[in-house]
Amino acid sequence: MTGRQINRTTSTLLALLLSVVSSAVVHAETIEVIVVDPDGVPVPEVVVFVEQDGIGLLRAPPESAVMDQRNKQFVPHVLVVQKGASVLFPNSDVIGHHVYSFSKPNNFVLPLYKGDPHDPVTFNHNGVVMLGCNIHDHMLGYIVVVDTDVFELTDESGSVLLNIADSTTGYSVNIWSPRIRDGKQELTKRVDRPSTTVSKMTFVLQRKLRAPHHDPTEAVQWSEY
Ligand SMILES: [Cu+2]
Repeated sequence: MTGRQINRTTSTLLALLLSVVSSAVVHAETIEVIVVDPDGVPVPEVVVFVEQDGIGLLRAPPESAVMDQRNKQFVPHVLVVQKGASVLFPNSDVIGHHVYSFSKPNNFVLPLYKGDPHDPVTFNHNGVVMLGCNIHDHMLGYIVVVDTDVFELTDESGSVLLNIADSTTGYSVNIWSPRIRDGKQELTKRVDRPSTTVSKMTFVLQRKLRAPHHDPTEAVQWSEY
C-alpha cells in the first residue's frame, strides 16, 4: 500500500466511524409529553425528565447553567440540570442577595454579594434544591437535579418534545413542579420496549394545583408609584 492509499483507507475508516457514532446519537424517537390540571388546563413550567435503561456512554455530559437574580426573583423560577452540572448565581440587581439552600446533600451558601463574585455551585446529587435569600424572604426558586440528559420544562401549552434513544430497552417519564400536589406514583409513567411504543403521553393531574409563586398580573408595577 502506498502512503496515499493508507491515507485514503484511514479517512474512509474515520468517516465510517463518525457515521456510526453520530447515528448512535442521532437515531431517536420523539415523544410529546403533555401535562394538564384536573380541569384539562395545560400546565407550563413543569419539569419533565426521562430515565432510559442501559443508556450508559451515550449520555451527554452535564451542561452548566445560570440561576439569575432579577427584581428580587430567581430567574428562572425553576431550573433543571443534569447531575454533576455547575450553576452560576449572578446577582443582576443593584441590591445585595445572600443565596442559600438547606436541601441536603445539595445544601450551599453564597454569602451576601452583588454582581458575580462566587464560583459556580456543582450539584452532585439527584433531587430538588430549594433556593432562598437571607435578605428577602419572599425570594424562592428551585433547581431540579436529575440523573439523565433528557429533560425540559413544559411550554405554555403544557407540552414538551423529548428524544428517546433507539438503543434503550425501556424508560420512565417523570414530572415535577412546586405547584403539583399529586402523589409521587402518579408522576411517573413507565414504557417497556419493544412491547410498547409511545409517541404521545399525557399526565392528567388529579389534585388542584398550588397558585403560581410569581403571578406577573398581580405584581406591583413601577408605573403605579
Ligand atoms: Cu435577596
